[in-house]
Amino acid sequence: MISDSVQTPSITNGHADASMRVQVIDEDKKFNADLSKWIDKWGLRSAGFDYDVVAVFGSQSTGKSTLLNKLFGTTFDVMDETQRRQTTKGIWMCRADDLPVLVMDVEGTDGRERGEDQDFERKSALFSLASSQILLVNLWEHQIGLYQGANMALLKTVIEVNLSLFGKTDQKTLLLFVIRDHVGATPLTNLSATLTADIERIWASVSKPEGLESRLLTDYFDLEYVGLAHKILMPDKFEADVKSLRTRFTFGPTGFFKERYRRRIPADGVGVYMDSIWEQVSSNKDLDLPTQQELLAQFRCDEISKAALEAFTSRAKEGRRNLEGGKAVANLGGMMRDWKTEALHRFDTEASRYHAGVYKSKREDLTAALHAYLQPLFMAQLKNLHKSSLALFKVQLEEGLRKDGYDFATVVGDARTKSQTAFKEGADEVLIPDADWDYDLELQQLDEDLTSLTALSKSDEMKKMVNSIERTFKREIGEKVDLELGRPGPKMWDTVLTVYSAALQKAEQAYVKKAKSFGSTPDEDAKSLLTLRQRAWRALKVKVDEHTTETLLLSKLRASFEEKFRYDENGVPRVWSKNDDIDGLFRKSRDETVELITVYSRIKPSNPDLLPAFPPEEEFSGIDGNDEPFEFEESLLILSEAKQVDITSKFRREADAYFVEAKRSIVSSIAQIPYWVYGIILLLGWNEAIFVLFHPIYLFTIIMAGAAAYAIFQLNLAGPLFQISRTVTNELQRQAHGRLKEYFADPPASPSGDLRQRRVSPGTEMLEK
Ligand SMILES: Nc1nc2c(ncn2[C@@H]2O[C@H](COP(=O)(O)OP(=O)(O)OP(=O)(O)O)[C@@H](O)[C@H]2O)c(=O)[nH]1
Ligand SMILES: [Mg+2]
Repeated sequence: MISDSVQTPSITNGHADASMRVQVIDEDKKFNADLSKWIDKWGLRSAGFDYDVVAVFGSQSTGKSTLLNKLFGTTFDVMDETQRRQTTKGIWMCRADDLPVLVMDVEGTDGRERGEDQDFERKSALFSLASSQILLVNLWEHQIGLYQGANMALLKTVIEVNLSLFGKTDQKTLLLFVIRDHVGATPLTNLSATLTADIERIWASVSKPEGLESRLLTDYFDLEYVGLAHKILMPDKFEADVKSLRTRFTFGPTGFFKERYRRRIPADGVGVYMDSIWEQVSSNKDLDLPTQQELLAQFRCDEISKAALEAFTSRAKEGRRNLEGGKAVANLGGMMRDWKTEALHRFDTEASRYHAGVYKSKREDLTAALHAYLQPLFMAQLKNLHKSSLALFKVQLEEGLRKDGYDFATVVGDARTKSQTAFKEGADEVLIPDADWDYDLELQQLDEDLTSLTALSKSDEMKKMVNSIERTFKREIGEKVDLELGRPGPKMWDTVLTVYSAALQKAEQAYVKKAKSFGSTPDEDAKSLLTLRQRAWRALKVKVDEHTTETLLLSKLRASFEEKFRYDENGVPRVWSKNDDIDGLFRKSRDETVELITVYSRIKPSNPDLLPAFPPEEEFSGIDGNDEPFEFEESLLILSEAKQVDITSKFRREADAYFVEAKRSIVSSIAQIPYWVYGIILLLGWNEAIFVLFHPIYLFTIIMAGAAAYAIFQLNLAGPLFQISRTVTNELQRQAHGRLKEYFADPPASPSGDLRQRRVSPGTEMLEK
């Protein structure tokens, strides 16, 4: 779309493309879709409202392009003198070289080559007026006053078009009449008066819409007149006039550019705006500027919002990724607020220049979109906070419970407060003021989790406490019960159970004292106490079972029996005499001992109240649950009937052995030689004794034998000597036996063979037997 003609872009405003021109609407009335890009290239995209638009109108070949180039440093094509044909076709645009001004060079009116398309003039007027605040009307001096001239038709079009566009508004436009080839014979004042009168006449002639009949031309237009000398005949004067005119194109009270002329289309929306204006104009639709501005606002606000949202999401993605790690991201709220602020700021900067209503609603849409994007981040952060707060609670709880003499309720309370505070602080940090988010549900969820963790920990700690109390209980009963079970008697179980009750009572008191700090419920206490009682009972039962293993029980019975049978009332071992009633004492001792088997066979105190009471199993279960069934009644039985019979018979056998032994000891004492026998021996052997005592060799032999016996006794050699003598005797016997066997098996040849036969036959019979 750029003209083929040679260009020499000036870079005075810092943009390489700044002075390049562009055909906005071509000969075929097509709009250039790249206009927005050109606004960008001309460096005006972010100019907001601080830019102006100037368009030139006038007959063909009246030096319009020449004038614009001179005034604004633009690069529009100028007619080649030698060709003399229409140059500017359609509408061109270029940026002024050192001003934020868009200059529009419009195809000349009454174009001979466009005879077939007369309405282009009207359309280009509509287009130019809708977007430009200063309209340069280019006239030859000699045409002024010619009412029927082409200029009059042009002016009528401009006035009509302006009424249709801005009739009901206060929008003003500057009409700058540039009188070309002003010779100077007619002063400018006269010329301007003539022109003013002409325009007023046109104004009076145009039909005005209803309600606008009384409005004046000056309500819509400011009129300015300037004369330029003949370019060919008075080139210097022409240059000077242009230069002087150039100085008036400034913004402010003395310049042509004024706020009231501006169309208030943000520079970044000019491309879209002109496109839609041309679209309406070229399709002959009514051009309603407020609607156009609203449409433009919607389009542009959407675009701006989209760009802002894209920039926002690319930044926020990082935070999203970090959250996926499962850890709460530090300062996420701060970052989220920054992203949001930045996005809204970006949006506001450009969009706030557009239609206020549209801008406001689009801003709300954008805010909602930002919140919608951030909300999952908020939720993810809450989830991570939940996790970290639970972890903090556990750590705090563990630390607290590790300390000696902790108070459970205090430890839990502190840990809970810390965990909740950490969660709330984290959650507050990530809140966005107007996002209408809250974390009540999540906090409640955390509370519930903390409660169940507390319950778990409490049950653990209570179990530990019960275990520790149980250990103390076992130590407490250990020795005493051992002692009592070692000395059986009819009151044995009473004593054992009294020891048990006392220790249990102590244990229960210890529990109650400690349980206070757990804030346990009566139900929990009842469970724990029951467990404690069950465990205590089990511990007692284990002790009892240890004492009633078969071997131990038999040895106890033996000991008890021995004590009764073998020792007298004073604990001195009995030496049985013939006169003792061994049978009676044996029976008594044995029966009493057998009685003990019955005592050991069942935990049965003489006072039944001493037995602890347990609720029926199905009604109540302790903290151990039901996995370890507890049968109290069954636990009372220690030895079954069969076992009792077995042990009784074993014991009886042992007792019988003692009885036999006792009987034997009487026989051996009866087998002693009576003392009078010694008297007879002494009497009968007196002479031999005297002989031996007074015979030196016998006496010496006796003394020597006595000394040897004494030495053997002193050196404990009696045993070994007996052993040796027994071995020697055995050996001698064996050898003698062997010899005899040999002798009888193979007798030496003897003449008295028959005799041998006769003598030996009984012995042989014996051997054979
Ligand atoms: N007499 C006279 N001729 C001028 C003046 N300025 C420019 N010209 C000449 O007029 C001819 C047309 O100049 P352009 O600037 O192309 O005129 P234009 O109005 O843009 O022409 P179109 O674009 O074809 O409508 C050129 O040959 C110029 O040299 C002027 O002030 N007086
Ligand atoms: Mg031109």
